[in-house]
Amino acid sequence: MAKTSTEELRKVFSKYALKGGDPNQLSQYELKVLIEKEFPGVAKATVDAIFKEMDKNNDGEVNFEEFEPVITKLIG
Ligand SMILES: [Ca+2]
Ligand SMILES: [Ca+2]
Repeated sequence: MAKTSTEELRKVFSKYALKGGDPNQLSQYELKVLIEKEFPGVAKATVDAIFKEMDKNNDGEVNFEEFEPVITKLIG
């Protein structure tokens, strides 16, 4: 996939983060759906491993600041 801008990533993040729980954060399930639907090529690494890498503050959810650098690296 081509480089994705921060704006586009934010739209994708929000679309899935809104589905349940905290609307500003991705749960592990929301991240799994996001990756499967939007970035199917990324799923080579398990979503569990990606989630752990993203969740820097270990609160069990992924906010946009945690999401962006890791997804950018994965799709870049
Ligand atoms: Ca959520
Ligand atoms: Ca977190």
